[in-house]
Amino acid sequence: MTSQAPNDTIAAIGTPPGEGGLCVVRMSGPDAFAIADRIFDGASRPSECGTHTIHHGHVVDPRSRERVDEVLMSVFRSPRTYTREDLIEFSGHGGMVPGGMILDVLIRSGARLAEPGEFTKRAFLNGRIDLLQAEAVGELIRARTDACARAALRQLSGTCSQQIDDFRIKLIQIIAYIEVTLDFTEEGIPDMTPRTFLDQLRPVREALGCLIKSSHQTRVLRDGVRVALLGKPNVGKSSLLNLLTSRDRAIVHPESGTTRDTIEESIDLRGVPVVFVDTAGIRKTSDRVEQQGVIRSRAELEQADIPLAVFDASNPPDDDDRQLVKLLSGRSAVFILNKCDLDAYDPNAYSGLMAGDRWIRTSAKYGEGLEDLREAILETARFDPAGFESGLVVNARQSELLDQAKSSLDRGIGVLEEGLGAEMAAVDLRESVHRLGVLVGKEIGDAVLDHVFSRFCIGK
Ligand SMILES: Nc1nc2c(ncn2[C@@H]2O[C@H](COP(=O)(O)OP(=O)(O)OP(=O)(O)O)[C@@H](O)[C@H]2O)c(=O)[nH]1
Ligand SMILES: [Mg+2]
Repeated sequence: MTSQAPNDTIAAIGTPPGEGGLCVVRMSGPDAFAIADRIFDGASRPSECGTHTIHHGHVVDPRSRERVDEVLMSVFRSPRTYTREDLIEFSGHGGMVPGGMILDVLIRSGARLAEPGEFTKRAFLNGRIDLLQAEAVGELIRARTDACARAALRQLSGTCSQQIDDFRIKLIQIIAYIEVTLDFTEEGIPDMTPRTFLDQLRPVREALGCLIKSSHQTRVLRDGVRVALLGKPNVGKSSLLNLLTSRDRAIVHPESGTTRDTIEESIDLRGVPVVFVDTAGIRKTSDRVEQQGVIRSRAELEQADIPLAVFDASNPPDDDDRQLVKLLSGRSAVFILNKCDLDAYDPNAYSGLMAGDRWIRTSAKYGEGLEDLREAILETARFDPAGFESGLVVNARQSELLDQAKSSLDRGIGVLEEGLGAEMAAVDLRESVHRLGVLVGKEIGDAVLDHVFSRFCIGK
């Protein structure tokens, strides 16, 4: 750790901008009470207020004593605060102006405007939370579904950090044993052989593997999935979009080529944020505007996590359908046979188009087959709702570190299995401990910290 605990006082508006009932301006640092004494006019003097108390009064301009806003002042004394420093919050009137005026008074009285995430960064630097917990605060703010928020809250509680720390401690103990065995081969030391080390390391590897696997689930939860509806014109893409999102979002019309541009709509699909994208029908066309639509549809196919390929069951497959199947080769797509309600529907007409793939049969007209379709989307996203209960809400940084920690551990175990000596294995185990340490913020530099907290909003 290279960062020093901060010694100045920061302030920021903690609520989103715009009209609202309240606006909260917070201030944290060693001068919080001295500054508050200068600008708060009420029955109590801030520096004489007890911790965790609320006081009515006015924020005033320190020079003119003119009232800036009527507020409730919440007083939190170090160390039992969000940042572990003295922390004061002013709840004023919501709106575009009052919060900004309170903040201006605080800055003019000696506070500094906080950087994004700086309050949480201080909570980390002052040892109240570790880096995994700090990042969970950001995840909680950004969560797009209830399930994602719950996962972030679990991470914030420190359970995941504890689990990572248990791995580290276990590995450090094993490294210590290896070193002791090397230094003192005689009496007094329990008989530790490579076999004993392996017996202890394998369960750690298994548990770390499980954590990585379940973290994949939370990654889906966090980032969501982009699902594109693709197919030739008139097969019912827009009708399916409207049904899946329960909104009358896209125009549905018997005429081919109705949708010209891509249309996006987000939903919460059993806790997973899903963005559905309706596209223009992909076909060969001489119409210039439609050609542009087709180009966009193809681009969308590249971007989508899951392409939904829609076909019209009431007509036999044609060249456009075959072309789409070709475009999707190598992708994990969901294949939909729509308009299954129509008399002309022949269940076998499409079986030859693709061997082996499962068709989801739907009728957008009657809302049939939707449950199967939702199931297929979650399955293709490899999302198992039961799996995320124990996972970390991993971002790219954390995911990479977990993988590196696991690879080093794998290498260490490999060395012992090949009988190459515990001394060599210890090098890999130390590397694994280091990666896990960086993950929870125990061994980390300023540049990484700045990167982590710059993704926060100001005031948090
Ligand atoms: N009978 C029946 N008609 C459907 C079904 N799905 C869609 N339709 C009809 O098929 C026509 C085309 O539907 P859209 O949803 O606009 O099709 P699209 O694939 O978005 O068409 P483009 O935007 O032109 O590419 C409309 O008249 C729909 O009412 C279905 O399952 N059964
Ligand atoms: Mg359409």
